[in-house]
Amino acid sequence: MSILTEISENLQKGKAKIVKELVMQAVEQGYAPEEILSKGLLDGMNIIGEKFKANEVYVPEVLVAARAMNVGSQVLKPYLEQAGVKAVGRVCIGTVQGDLHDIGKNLVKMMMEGKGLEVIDLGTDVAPETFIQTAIEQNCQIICCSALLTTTMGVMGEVVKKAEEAGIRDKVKIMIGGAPVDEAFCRQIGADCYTPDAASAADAAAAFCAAN
Ligand code: B1M
Repeated sequence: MSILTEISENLQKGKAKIVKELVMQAVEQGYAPEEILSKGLLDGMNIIGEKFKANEVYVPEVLVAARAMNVGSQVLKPYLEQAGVKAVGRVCIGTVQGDLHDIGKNLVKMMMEGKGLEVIDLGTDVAPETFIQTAIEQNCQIICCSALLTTTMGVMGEVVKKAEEAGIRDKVKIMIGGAPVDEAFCRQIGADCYTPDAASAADAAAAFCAAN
Protein backbone atom coordinates (compact mmCIF):
# COMPACT_ATOMS: atom_id res chain seq x y z
CA MET A 1 0.00 0.00 0.00
CA SER A 2 1.39 3.45 -0.88
CA ILE A 3 2.00 5.91 1.90
CA LEU A 4 -0.63 8.23 0.39
CA THR A 5 -3.24 5.47 0.64
CA GLU A 6 -2.14 4.85 4.23
CA ILE A 7 -2.65 8.55 4.98
CA SER A 8 -6.12 8.43 3.42
CA GLU A 9 -7.13 5.29 5.33
CA ASN A 10 -5.84 6.48 8.70
CA LEU A 11 -7.53 9.85 8.20
CA GLN A 12 -10.82 8.03 7.60
CA LYS A 13 -10.30 6.22 10.92
CA GLY A 14 -9.56 9.54 12.64
CA LYS A 15 -6.04 8.50 13.64
CA ALA A 16 -4.60 12.01 13.86
CA LYS A 17 -1.27 11.01 15.41
CA ILE A 18 -0.58 8.38 12.74
CA VAL A 19 -1.69 10.74 9.97
CA LYS A 20 0.74 13.34 11.29
CA GLU A 21 3.62 10.83 11.31
CA LEU A 22 2.76 9.49 7.84
CA VAL A 23 2.56 12.99 6.37
CA MET A 24 6.02 13.76 7.81
CA GLN A 25 7.35 10.49 6.37
CA ALA A 26 5.84 11.24 2.96
CA VAL A 27 7.54 14.66 2.97
CA GLU A 28 10.86 12.99 3.91
CA GLN A 29 10.37 10.46 1.10
CA GLY A 30 10.16 13.34 -1.36
CA TYR A 31 6.43 13.38 -2.20
CA ALA A 32 5.27 16.83 -3.36
CA PRO A 33 3.21 18.57 -0.64
CA GLU A 34 0.38 19.16 -3.13
CA GLU A 35 0.27 15.42 -3.89
CA ILE A 36 0.20 14.48 -0.19
CA LEU A 37 -2.64 16.95 0.25
CA SER A 38 -4.73 15.82 -2.71
CA LYS A 39 -4.04 12.05 -2.88
CA GLY A 40 -3.68 11.48 0.87
CA LEU A 41 -5.59 13.94 3.03
CA LEU A 42 -8.27 15.17 0.61
CA ASP A 43 -8.87 11.68 -0.75
CA GLY A 44 -9.58 10.40 2.77
CA MET A 45 -11.84 13.34 3.56
CA ASN A 46 -13.79 12.88 0.32
CA ILE A 47 -14.41 9.20 1.12
CA ILE A 48 -15.65 10.14 4.60
CA GLY A 49 -17.89 12.75 2.95
CA GLU A 50 -19.46 10.13 0.68
CA LYS A 51 -19.96 7.72 3.60
CA PHE A 52 -21.52 10.51 5.66
CA LYS A 53 -23.90 11.21 2.80
CA ALA A 54 -24.84 7.51 2.62
CA ASN A 55 -25.32 7.34 6.40
CA GLU A 56 -22.48 4.83 6.67
CA VAL A 57 -20.66 7.05 9.18
CA TYR A 58 -22.02 9.71 11.55
CA VAL A 59 -21.00 13.07 12.96
CA PRO A 60 -18.47 11.76 15.56
CA GLU A 61 -16.54 9.81 12.89
CA VAL A 62 -16.60 12.82 10.60
CA LEU A 63 -15.32 15.04 13.42
CA VAL A 64 -12.34 12.84 14.24
CA ALA A 65 -11.53 12.54 10.53
CA ALA A 66 -11.74 16.34 10.25
CA ARG A 67 -9.35 16.69 13.19
CA ALA A 68 -6.89 14.30 11.54
CA MET A 69 -7.24 16.32 8.33
CA ASN A 70 -6.38 19.55 10.17
CA VAL A 71 -3.40 17.96 11.97
CA GLY A 72 -2.06 16.61 8.65
CA SER A 73 -2.64 19.96 6.94
CA GLN A 74 -0.68 21.77 9.67
CA VAL A 75 2.33 19.53 9.00
CA LEU A 76 2.13 20.37 5.29
CA LYS A 77 1.58 24.09 5.77
CA PRO A 78 5.25 25.22 5.86
CA TYR A 79 6.09 23.07 2.84
CA LEU A 80 3.22 24.52 0.84
CA GLU A 81 4.31 27.99 1.92
CA GLN A 82 7.91 27.39 0.81
CA ALA A 83 6.78 27.57 -2.79
CA GLY A 84 5.38 31.04 -2.14
CA VAL A 85 6.88 34.45 -2.78
CA LYS A 86 6.79 37.60 -0.63
CA ALA A 87 3.39 39.01 0.35
CA VAL A 88 1.66 40.13 -2.82
CA GLY A 89 -1.50 41.31 -1.11
CA ARG A 90 -3.82 41.05 1.86
CA VAL A 91 -7.12 39.21 2.05
CA CYS A 92 -9.58 38.28 4.76
CA ILE A 93 -11.32 34.93 4.78
CA GLY A 94 -14.10 33.30 6.77
CA THR A 95 -16.90 30.78 6.72
CA VAL A 96 -20.17 32.70 6.60
CA GLN A 97 -22.63 33.26 9.44
CA GLY A 98 -24.46 30.11 10.58
CA ASP A 99 -21.84 27.79 9.08
CA LEU A 100 -19.21 25.97 11.13
CA HIS A 101 -17.45 24.00 8.36
CA ASP A 102 -13.86 25.17 8.22
CA ILE A 103 -11.77 22.48 6.54
CA GLY A 104 -12.17 23.89 3.03
CA LYS A 105 -11.72 27.45 4.28
CA ASN A 106 -8.51 26.44 6.06
CA LEU A 107 -7.22 24.83 2.87
CA VAL A 108 -7.97 27.95 0.85
CA LYS A 109 -6.15 30.00 3.50
CA MET A 110 -3.16 27.65 3.40
CA MET A 111 -2.95 27.71 -0.39
CA MET A 112 -3.24 31.49 -0.44
CA GLU A 113 -0.46 31.80 2.11
CA GLY A 114 1.50 29.41 -0.08
CA LYS A 115 1.10 31.96 -2.89
CA GLY A 116 2.57 34.66 -0.69
CA LEU A 117 -0.67 36.38 0.32
CA GLU A 118 -1.22 37.71 3.82
CA VAL A 119 -4.43 36.08 5.04
CA ILE A 120 -6.55 37.35 7.94
CA ASP A 121 -8.57 34.38 9.16
CA LEU A 122 -11.93 35.40 10.65
CA GLY A 123 -12.83 31.80 11.48
CA THR A 124 -16.32 30.39 11.14
CA ASP A 125 -19.83 31.82 11.65
CA VAL A 126 -18.69 35.22 10.37
CA ALA A 127 -21.31 37.97 10.10
CA PRO A 128 -21.38 40.03 6.86
CA GLU A 129 -20.55 43.18 8.88
CA THR A 130 -17.37 41.54 10.21
CA PHE A 131 -16.09 40.84 6.68
CA ILE A 132 -16.73 44.46 5.71
CA GLN A 133 -15.28 46.01 8.89
CA THR A 134 -12.13 43.87 8.58
CA ALA A 135 -11.66 44.72 4.91
CA ILE A 136 -11.87 48.44 5.74
CA GLU A 137 -9.74 48.40 8.90
CA GLN A 138 -7.09 46.02 7.56
CA ASN A 139 -7.07 47.40 4.04
CA CYS A 140 -7.80 44.05 2.38
CA GLN A 141 -7.91 43.78 -1.40
CA ILE A 142 -10.17 40.73 -1.30
CA ILE A 143 -12.93 39.34 0.92
CA CYS A 144 -13.08 35.54 0.69
CA CYS A 145 -16.27 33.78 1.77
CA SER A 146 -16.72 30.05 2.19
CA ALA A 147 -20.05 28.24 2.72
CA LEU A 148 -20.85 24.53 2.87
CA LEU A 149 -24.57 24.66 3.53
CA THR A 150 -27.35 25.56 1.14
CA THR A 151 -28.94 27.32 4.12
CA THR A 152 -25.94 29.65 4.61
CA MET A 153 -24.75 30.37 1.06
CA GLY A 154 -27.24 33.27 0.88
CA VAL A 155 -25.15 35.13 3.48
CA MET A 156 -22.62 35.70 0.70
CA GLY A 157 -25.19 37.88 -1.06
CA GLU A 158 -25.49 39.89 2.16
CA VAL A 159 -21.72 40.43 2.15
CA VAL A 160 -21.97 41.88 -1.37
CA LYS A 161 -24.87 44.15 -0.31
CA LYS A 162 -23.05 45.36 2.83
CA ALA A 163 -19.94 46.12 0.77
CA GLU A 164 -22.08 48.26 -1.53
CA GLU A 165 -23.68 50.04 1.43
CA ALA A 166 -20.26 50.72 2.97
CA GLY A 167 -19.05 52.25 -0.31
CA ILE A 168 -16.16 49.79 -0.74
CA ARG A 169 -17.60 47.66 -3.55
CA ASP A 170 -15.31 49.16 -6.20
CA LYS A 171 -12.22 48.80 -3.99
CA VAL A 172 -12.59 45.24 -2.68
CA LYS A 173 -13.05 42.05 -4.70
CA ILE A 174 -15.41 39.42 -3.29
CA MET A 175 -14.46 35.79 -3.90
CA ILE A 176 -16.75 32.92 -3.01
CA GLY A 177 -16.50 29.14 -2.81
CA GLY A 178 -17.68 25.99 -1.10
CA ALA A 179 -19.50 22.84 -2.17
CA PRO A 180 -23.01 24.28 -2.81
CA VAL A 181 -21.74 27.39 -4.61
CA ASP A 182 -21.19 27.75 -8.36
CA GLU A 183 -20.49 30.28 -11.08
CA ALA A 184 -24.20 31.00 -11.71
CA PHE A 185 -24.72 31.76 -8.00
CA CYS A 186 -21.68 34.03 -8.06
CA ARG A 187 -23.19 36.05 -10.91
CA GLN A 188 -26.63 36.03 -9.26
CA ILE A 189 -25.39 37.70 -6.07
CA GLY A 190 -22.97 40.03 -7.86
CA ALA A 191 -19.75 38.61 -6.36
CA ASP A 192 -16.56 38.88 -8.42
CA CYS A 193 -15.11 35.41 -8.55
CA TYR A 194 -16.09 31.80 -7.91
CA THR A 195 -13.47 29.06 -7.83
CA PRO A 196 -14.20 25.36 -7.23
CA ASP A 197 -11.12 24.49 -5.19
CA ALA A 198 -8.45 25.90 -2.91
CA ALA A 199 -5.67 25.89 -5.47
CA SER A 200 -7.63 27.85 -8.08
CA ALA A 201 -8.85 30.26 -5.38
CA ALA A 202 -5.23 30.95 -4.45
CA ASP A 203 -4.24 31.42 -8.10
CA ALA A 204 -7.13 33.83 -8.72
CA ALA A 205 -6.42 35.87 -5.56
CA ALA A 206 -2.68 36.09 -6.24
CA ALA A 207 -3.31 37.11 -9.86
CA PHE A 208 -5.74 39.81 -8.78
CA CYS A 209 -3.42 41.22 -6.09
CA ALA A 210 -0.41 41.18 -8.41
CA ALA A 211 -2.38 43.14 -11.03
CA ASN A 212 -3.57 45.83 -8.57
CO1 B1M B 1 -21.44 18.94 7.51
N1 B1M B 1 -22.58 18.96 5.94
N2 B1M B 1 -22.95 19.48 8.63
N3 B1M B 1 -20.22 18.72 9.01
N4 B1M B 1 -20.26 18.12 6.35
C1 B1M B 1 -21.95 18.72 4.65
C2 B1M B 1 -21.50 20.02 4.01
C3 B1M B 1 -23.13 17.99 3.85
C4 B1M B 1 -23.02 18.14 2.32
C5 B1M B 1 -23.15 16.49 4.26
C6 B1M B 1 -24.27 15.72 3.59
O1 B1M B 1 -25.39 15.77 4.03
N5 B1M B 1 -23.99 15.02 2.53
C7 B1M B 1 -24.37 18.68 4.45
C8 B1M B 1 -24.85 19.95 3.75
C9 B1M B 1 -26.13 19.72 2.96
C10 B1M B 1 -26.59 20.97 2.32
O2 B1M B 1 -26.53 22.05 2.80
N6 B1M B 1 -27.11 20.79 1.13
C11 B1M B 1 -23.89 18.94 5.86
C12 B1M B 1 -24.76 19.14 6.96
C13 B1M B 1 -26.24 19.02 6.68
C14 B1M B 1 -24.28 19.45 8.26
C15 B1M B 1 -25.10 19.69 9.51
C16 B1M B 1 -26.37 20.54 9.32
C17 B1M B 1 -25.40 18.29 10.09
C18 B1M B 1 -26.30 18.26 11.28
O3 B1M B 1 -25.96 18.78 12.31
N7 B1M B 1 -27.44 17.67 11.07
C19 B1M B 1 -24.09 20.39 10.44
C20 B1M B 1 -24.10 21.94 10.27
C21 B1M B 1 -23.24 22.65 11.29
C22 B1M B 1 -23.07 24.11 10.92
O4 B1M B 1 -22.21 24.43 10.13
N8 B1M B 1 -23.91 24.98 11.44
C23 B1M B 1 -22.82 19.81 9.93
C24 B1M B 1 -21.70 19.58 10.73
C25 B1M B 1 -20.51 19.03 10.29
C26 B1M B 1 -19.36 18.66 11.21
C27 B1M B 1 -19.18 19.62 12.37
C28 B1M B 1 -19.63 17.28 11.72
C29 B1M B 1 -18.16 18.60 10.18
C30 B1M B 1 -17.41 19.95 10.02
C31 B1M B 1 -16.07 19.95 10.71
C32 B1M B 1 -15.26 21.15 10.32
O5 B1M B 1 -15.37 21.73 9.23
N9 B1M B 1 -14.39 21.52 11.22
C33 B1M B 1 -18.90 18.34 8.88
C34 B1M B 1 -18.29 17.83 7.71
C35 B1M B 1 -16.83 17.45 7.83
C36 B1M B 1 -18.99 17.68 6.47
C37 B1M B 1 -18.53 16.98 5.19
C38 B1M B 1 -18.57 15.47 5.45
C39 B1M B 1 -17.16 17.32 4.67
C40 B1M B 1 -16.93 18.81 4.47
C41 B1M B 1 -15.48 19.02 4.21
O6 B1M B 1 -14.75 19.44 5.09
N10 B1M B 1 -15.03 18.65 2.98
C42 B1M B 1 -19.63 17.46 4.15
C43 B1M B 1 -19.95 16.40 3.10
C44 B1M B 1 -19.14 16.59 1.83
O7 B1M B 1 -18.67 17.67 1.51
N11 B1M B 1 -19.02 15.56 1.09
C45 B1M B 1 -20.68 17.99 5.01
C46 B1M B 1 -13.62 18.73 2.62
C47 B1M B 1 -13.32 20.18 2.23
C48 B1M B 1 -11.85 20.25 1.80
O8 B1M B 1 -14.14 20.52 1.13
O9 B1M B 1 -15.19 22.51 2.34
O10 B1M B 1 -16.03 21.77 0.04
P1 B1M B 1 -14.93 21.93 1.01
O11 B1M B 1 -13.81 22.87 0.36
C49 B1M B 1 -13.36 22.67 -0.96
C50 B1M B 1 -14.09 23.51 -2.00
O12 B1M B 1 -15.48 23.64 -1.74
C51 B1M B 1 -13.31 24.78 -2.04
O13 B1M B 1 -11.98 24.41 -1.68
C52 B1M B 1 -11.95 23.16 -1.00
C53 B1M B 1 -11.11 22.12 -1.73
O14 B1M B 1 -10.02 22.58 -2.40
N12 B1M B 1 -13.69 25.92 -1.21
C54 B1M B 1 -13.47 27.19 -1.66
C55 B1M B 1 -14.19 25.99 0.02
N13 B1M B 1 -14.31 27.27 0.40
C56 B1M B 1 -13.87 28.03 -0.61
C57 B1M B 1 -13.76 29.42 -0.75
C58 B1M B 1 -13.24 29.92 -1.95
C59 B1M B 1 -12.88 29.05 -2.98
C60 B1M B 1 -12.98 27.69 -2.85
O15 B1M B 1 -13.09 31.24 -2.20
C61 B1M B 1 -13.23 32.16 -1.18
